[in-house]
Amino acid sequence: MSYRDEIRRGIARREFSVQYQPIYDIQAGRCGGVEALLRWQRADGRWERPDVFIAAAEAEHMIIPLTRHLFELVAADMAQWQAPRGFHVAVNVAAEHLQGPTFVADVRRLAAQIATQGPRITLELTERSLISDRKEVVRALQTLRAEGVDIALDDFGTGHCAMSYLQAFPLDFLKIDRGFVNAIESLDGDAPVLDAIIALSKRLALRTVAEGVETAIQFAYLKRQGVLHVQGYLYARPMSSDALARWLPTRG
Ligand code: G
Ligand code: G
Ligand code: G
Ligand code: MN
Ligand code: NA
Repeated sequence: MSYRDEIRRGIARREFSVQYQPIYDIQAGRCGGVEALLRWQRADGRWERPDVFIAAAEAEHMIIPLTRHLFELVAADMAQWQAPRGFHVAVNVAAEHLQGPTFVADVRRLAAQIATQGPRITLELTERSLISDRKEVVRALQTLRAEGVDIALDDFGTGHCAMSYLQAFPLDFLKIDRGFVNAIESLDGDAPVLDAIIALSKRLALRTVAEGVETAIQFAYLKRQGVLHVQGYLYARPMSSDALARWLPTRG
C-alpha cells in the first residue's frame, strides 16, 4: 500500500489526533492561545513521527485532505473547552494548500464551525510557502485577514527566501525559530541574530512569538527584549484536547 493510501486509510480509521501546545501572552500574563499539532497513532499502537508523515503527505499530495481532516478534529475538540475571549488557535498550513484553489473556502469552513466558541484562527505559514504564486497568495491572505484571521510566519530565519517577502505579504505574527532562542545562554550574554530579528519585527510592526523556550533565562531575556509571546516546554508541552480542557481553567 502506498503511503498516500495509508494516510487516507488512517483518516478513515480515525488514527489522527491533535495535540495543543499553549502559548503564553507575556503582557496579559496568561495563556493567549494554542498551536494545533497533528499526531498519528497507527492501528498497532506505533506513533508515526510528525515531521516524517507531514513531509510524506506534502510529497504525495495528501496534505490538503489531511489538513482538512485536522480542521475537523480541531472544530470537534474546541467544542469541549472554554476558551477565553481573544484566544488564538494556530494551525500549520502547507504551501500546496495555501496556493491551491480551495484554501480560502477550507479556512472559512473552520471559522464557521468554531464561530460560537469565538477564538481567532492563526494560520502558520513557512517562508517556503511564500516563494511562488505571489499575487494569488497575497489575495487569499488579504481576504481571510479582512475576515479576522491572523497570519503568522513560522520557523522564521530558517528558510531560503529573500526578506523582501516580509513586506510583500500581509503578516501579523513572526514566530522566531527555536534555533535563535537556543542561542540565549545567559541574561548578559548576547544573541545578536535574535536581537536583530526582534528589532526587525518591531520596525515591521509584527508581533513576535518565541518558539522552543525551555529555560527561565531564555524567558527572562525574551521578556526584556520585548517579545510578546512565548511557546515551549518551560510554559507547557503539547497536550491532548482533554488535558487542555483541564489545564486551561487552571491557567486562564
Ligand atoms: O510536534 P512537532 O513534532 O509536531 O511538529 C513537527 C513538525 O510538523 C513541525 O514543523 C510542525 O510545524 C509540523 N506540523 C505539525 N502538525 C502539522 C499540521 O497539522 N500541518 C502541517 N503542515 N505541519 C504540521
Ligand atoms: O515547526 P513548528 O514550529 O510548527 O513545530 C512546533 C514543534 O516544536 C513541535 O514539534 C513541538 O513539539 C516542538 N516544540 C515545542 N516546544 C518545544 C521546546 O520547548 N523545545 C523543543 N525542542 N521543541 C519544542
Ligand atoms: O501566568 P502563569 O503563572 O500561568 O505563568 C507561569 C508560567 O509562565 C511559568 O511556568 C513560566 O513558564 C512562565 N513565566 C511567567 N512569568 C515569568 C517570569 O517572570 N519569569 C519566568 N522565568 N517565567 C515566567
Ligand atoms: Mn508551527
Ligand atoms: Na515553528
